[in-house]
Amino acid sequence: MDYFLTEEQTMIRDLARRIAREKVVPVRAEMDEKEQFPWEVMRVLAESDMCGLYIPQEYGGFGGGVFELCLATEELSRVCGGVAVTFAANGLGTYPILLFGSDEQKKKFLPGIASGKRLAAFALTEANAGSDAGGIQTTAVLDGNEYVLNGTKQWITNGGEAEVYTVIVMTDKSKGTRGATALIVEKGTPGFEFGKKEKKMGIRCSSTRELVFTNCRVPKENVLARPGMGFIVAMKTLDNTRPGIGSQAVGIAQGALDEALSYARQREQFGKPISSFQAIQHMLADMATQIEAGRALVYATARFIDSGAKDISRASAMSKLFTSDMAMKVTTDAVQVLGGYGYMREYPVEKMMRDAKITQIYEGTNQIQRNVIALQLIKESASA
Ligand code: COS
Repeated sequence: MDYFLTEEQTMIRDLARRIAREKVVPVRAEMDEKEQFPWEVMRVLAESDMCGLYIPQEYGGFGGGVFELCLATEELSRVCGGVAVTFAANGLGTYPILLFGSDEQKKKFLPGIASGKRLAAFALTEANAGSDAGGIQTTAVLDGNEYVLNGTKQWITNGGEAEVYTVIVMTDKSKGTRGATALIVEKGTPGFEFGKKEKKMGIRCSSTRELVFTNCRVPKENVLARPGMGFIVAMKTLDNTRPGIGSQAVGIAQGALDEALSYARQREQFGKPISSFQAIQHMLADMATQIEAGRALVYATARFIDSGAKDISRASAMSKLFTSDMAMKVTTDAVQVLGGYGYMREYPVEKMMRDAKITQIYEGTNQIQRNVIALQLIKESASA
């Protein structure tokens, strides 16, 4: 399908596709096996000016938006979900600064991220605050010109490797979600340490780690928006980045279809390639149709967000919900097309199935996405 990409967008997609094929495919299985962070690939992406796609030119970026981020993420996901999430989580860590940073904060933090010299990360989740994002317990108490942070963030993508973290903390517990604050915390700040590194089912080359704050002092200039706005910073950030999860899901599913098609054409049973059997053909047709529907939804949502639209929560949640459920189904079917071979590590589809699972979970479970969509629908219908 032609999505009428501009010349620049076509170049971004093609460049990401080339990097994916030439630099990621040869190392993805080994990085997955060894749980090795993809620094080499990130360096190539940085040298190719891919880290600043969604950052305005005045801060050293390309000047694109969510759509450009999605295009590149999709191509990386097509070959490796772990590399793709490392790249996309850099965007998740950057969006709070893009959306809510002052000009001074943007000048300080964005050029380093745009050039790929520094990675970013976003820290909201805690052991007892996952779906219930308002239940965070990490505290920050103002002492003179500094906030003093205490608490532990859990499952932070790019944790340990990133230099710049947007951390959501409680500055006034009595106010509930209105007592949360977003703070930029830099790696190396005394009292900021990295804890447990998680061992995961999929996206194994990416880093998922605890952030531990013990009397960590952060200058109050690092508050994004203003104190008490942290929950809104988090929600609006996720509204902007959930289509990125959608593009991960579309890419992973497309990669699985690529593998299933190529296998089905070559594999012979009963004296014929299995692609000549209707049972296989119908599976491939369903996979391709679902992927195209998902891609169309992600692209439309990304363009809608980049147009400056205000009410983006519902479309954003839909783009993540539909595509991640689709990717789980498509990757499972790809394993089925490959049969016993699909279950073996020699072929990439088993990794794709493992990688797809997380897209139904992170940046809000699909049950939370359904809540967001339903509440919005009911609200709109009541005011119609
Ligand atoms: N944009 C702007 N404001 C928003 C918003 C959004 N997308 N979502 C919520 N808000 C506002 C609400 O309007 C409300 O404002 P008021 O205080 O003025 O009434 C406030 O934020 C609290 O909202 P709500 O009452 O809906 O909060 P809940 O505690 O019920 O939580 C959900 C809402 C479940 C949607 C939220 O906790 C969530 O998104 N959870 C998933 C978190 C997640 O994605 N985690 C993954 C880890 S991050 S990688």
